[in-house]
Amino acid sequence: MKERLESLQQEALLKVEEAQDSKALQEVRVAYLGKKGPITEVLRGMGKLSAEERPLIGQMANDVRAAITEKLEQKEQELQEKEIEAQLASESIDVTLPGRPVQLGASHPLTNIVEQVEDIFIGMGFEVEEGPEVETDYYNFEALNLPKDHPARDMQDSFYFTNELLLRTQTSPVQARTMEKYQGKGPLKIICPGKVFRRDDDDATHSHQFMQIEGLYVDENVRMSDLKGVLELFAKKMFGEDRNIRLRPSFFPFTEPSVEVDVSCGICKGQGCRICKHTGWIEILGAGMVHPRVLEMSGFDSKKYSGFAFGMGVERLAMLKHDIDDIRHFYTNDLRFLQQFRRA
Ligand code: 2U9
Repeated sequence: MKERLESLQQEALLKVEEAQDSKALQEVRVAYLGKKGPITEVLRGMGKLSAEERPLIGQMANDVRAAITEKLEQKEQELQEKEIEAQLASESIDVTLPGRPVQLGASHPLTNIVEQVEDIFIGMGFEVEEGPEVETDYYNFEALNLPKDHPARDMQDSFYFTNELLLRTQTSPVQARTMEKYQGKGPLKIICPGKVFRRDDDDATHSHQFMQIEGLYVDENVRMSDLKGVLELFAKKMFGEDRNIRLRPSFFPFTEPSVEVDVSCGICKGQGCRICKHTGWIEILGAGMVHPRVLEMSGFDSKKYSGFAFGMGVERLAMLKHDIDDIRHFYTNDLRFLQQFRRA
């Protein structure tokens, strides 16, 4: 019995030593220390031993079990350390490898135009003002001298929430609000970019939502010639130094006199082509001298102060600048379209 236990111990310790991984180690544990293993078998057969032999063999079997258990634990720790080392080696990071290229987005073409226009007017001393997209009837229409029977006030043409609240149809209410804030004291020189909303059926040239940039300059002695000079400088900076502008008479309720402003065609240089419909000119904005009633309503003395105002559609500017034929391209988020306007 004694020899059997000694050889079992030797054999088990050797098997433990030879085990290559945790699975093999577990197999050795079950084979030697398990319920059906040889040590348990020896302990079960103790009843057949003499009274002198029993404690000796019992002690020895327990010693053998303890020796194998200790060796198993030692080997298990050793294998675990090796496994961690192997994992660390396989996961090591080579910091000298080149990085993966990051897909960069680009700002929207309309954002680019707004920023460009803002920069030009900031360069002429204008400040940028913003206001709410949900407006009151007063600021959107009343303060701008739009009479009660004006077609823009019709339910068919504007998005109303209530009789008094609607989505603004122009950015002009921002100018009216800013004039009120100045409490009748000029000078005031602002541009107001933002979204506006009109009940239009969408097609290649119309959208129920679009962007405008409007401008307002109020001071003593502001004249039509100031308006012309500012807009000429704007057109040259925006479209090219070789471009000219012309003013044609028009009508807006908030300006008197009112004009429509054309820029000379950049394709045919004024000779006439498909782009300018053979006129040599392309309409880019509307403008005029602020109506005295509009000045008075927002707290400015129209005998002391005068002003000019202008307004332009951002999509129209972008379409002219990039020769885009459908306004809907700006809103449908087709990356093939948008990626063409990536800035260097
Ligand atoms: C105040 C006083 C006057 C803003 C102006 C225009 C002329 C104009 C249109 C161009 C194309 C809008 O996007 S569009 O449909 N705008 O023609 N806007 S003068 O005049 C103002 C604004 C506010 C207090």
